[in-house]
Amino acid sequence: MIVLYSKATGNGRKASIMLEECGLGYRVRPLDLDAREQKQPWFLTLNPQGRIPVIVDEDGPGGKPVTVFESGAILVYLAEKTGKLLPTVPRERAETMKWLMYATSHVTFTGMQVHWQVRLRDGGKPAALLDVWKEENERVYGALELGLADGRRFMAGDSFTIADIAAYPWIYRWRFQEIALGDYPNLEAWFNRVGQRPGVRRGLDVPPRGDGM
Ligand SMILES: N[C@@H](CCC(=O)N[C@@H](CS)C(=O)NCC(=O)O)C(=O)O
Repeated sequence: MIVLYSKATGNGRKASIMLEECGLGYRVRPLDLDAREQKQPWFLTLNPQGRIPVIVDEDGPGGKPVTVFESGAILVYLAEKTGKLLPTVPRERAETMKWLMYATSHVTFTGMQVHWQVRLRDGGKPAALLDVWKEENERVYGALELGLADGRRFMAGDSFTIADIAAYPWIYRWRFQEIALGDYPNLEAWFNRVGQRPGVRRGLDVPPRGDGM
């Protein structure tokens, strides 16, 4: 059994969507981030940086438990465990890794900065870097748009991969990020395509959060 420590956030959803897409059995331990449960000593033994998501695979390599943190590492671990969503053909694998790294770095980090700047502004606090990060986010959306411009159906080609799972939960928040998704038609088509997948829809709401975010 795999235990998922998470909340349905931009990073937590990468892990839950992957678990759903791979059809793996798992149990969820929700973390209350507002109560800073992720900074408690018991959780720091799982992830010393005190962030979700984390998985503990009780049936890890050699039949022994293994703990994995960092959403990108979780995606690769589960792909290798199941043989799903990470191509083995070198050219396709390189394409997948390229967009996976882009999604786990630029897409994620820029989306997080915009997210927090918007929350600060809406909470009446100074958000001096909002414009800077919004401009950077437009560059990220522009790069994804160009990457999809050759007609490919998914980030890394014609197959759905972990690169799509890494990007989707952040693009899912395009309204909150104050992005006009219609300005990026290839990305919008990709977003709708990925969002129709049953595994993606299930994984978005793990653990259920009920506030529409
Ligand atoms: N690089 C990490 C980022 C994880 C992360 O920032 N998670 C956020 C939720 S989206 C979190 O745990 N925030 C609570 C905190 O930082 O205390 C990953 O990809 O897993």
